[in-house]
Amino acid sequence: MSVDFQSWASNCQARIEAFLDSRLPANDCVPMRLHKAMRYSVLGGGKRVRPLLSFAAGELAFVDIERVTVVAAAVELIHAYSLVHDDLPCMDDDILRRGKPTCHIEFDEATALLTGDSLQTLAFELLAEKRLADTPETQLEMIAQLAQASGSRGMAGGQAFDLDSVGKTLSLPELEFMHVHKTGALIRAATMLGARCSSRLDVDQLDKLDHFAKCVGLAFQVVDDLLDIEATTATLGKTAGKDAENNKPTYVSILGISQARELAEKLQHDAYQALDGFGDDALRLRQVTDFIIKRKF
Ligand code: GRG
Repeated sequence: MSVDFQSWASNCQARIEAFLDSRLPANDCVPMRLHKAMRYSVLGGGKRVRPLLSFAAGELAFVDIERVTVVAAAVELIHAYSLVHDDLPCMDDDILRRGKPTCHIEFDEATALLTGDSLQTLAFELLAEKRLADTPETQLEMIAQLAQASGSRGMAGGQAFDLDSVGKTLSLPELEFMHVHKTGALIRAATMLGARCSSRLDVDQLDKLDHFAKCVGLAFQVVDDLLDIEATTATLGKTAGKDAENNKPTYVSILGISQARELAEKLQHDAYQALDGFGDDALRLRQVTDFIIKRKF
């Protein structure tokens, strides 16, 4: 635990990159165009925030690193799929992601659709192929938890709500409802799956961790809304100013910049509070929270 956060995070990022690289089909494996597009969309980019949360929660629960690597990779594959689909013309219609052309621009729309589908199914293949929890029942629950977080009662449902909200005025609770699903559900799953690779935490502790992850998920989105207007396209590696351009309700459009910043800090405080009682074992989770709040891209 003596390693500084930057080194720890770089280590986790390298570990997840190497694992994903080893599990994504090779570029010369048929169908080559699809496999190239999958590798293009997953490897060599992204902050890997969700894997960092899985690894940090894994440290809290003293989880075997091999197990947590698999769940972190599965969550990152779902995230990468969501970005590929989110960038499609029928969704956010964007041309830049992680500093390079989006999947449908580099390849084509049909390939991007299949890329998202294939990344999603690969995620579940990874979760199902070997032992990742202390009991088979827990592992089945973890698979169901990721499915639920990704589907219509989670991320995809939040995206549907988002598409429906364009040009509308949302109340703060409605905006929160949207983001608890669209962004928050996967962040929560990343955290909880990391911890559930061992049976060390009891139900009460898992509830506290879940509350932590809910606060972090919302804080992530508030910061994302701030960066969309405060940062440049070059820094973000994706098109800045998209929310206003698309007439989307955001924390900034509803609260203004300074109140949105205050909300991010309040959520950071709430997240910290949820970790009270875990002591030093939660150090990495606190550090990942700070990274999410202070990030510049
Ligand atoms: C088409 C069935 C179907 C489902 C699609 C597209 C979709 C479901 C959901 C989209 C969810 C989505 C894109 C949420 C945005 C969350 C968000 C703020 C993403 C940016 O995450 P970062 O900053 O990105 O962690 P990096 O590139 O660092 O990984």
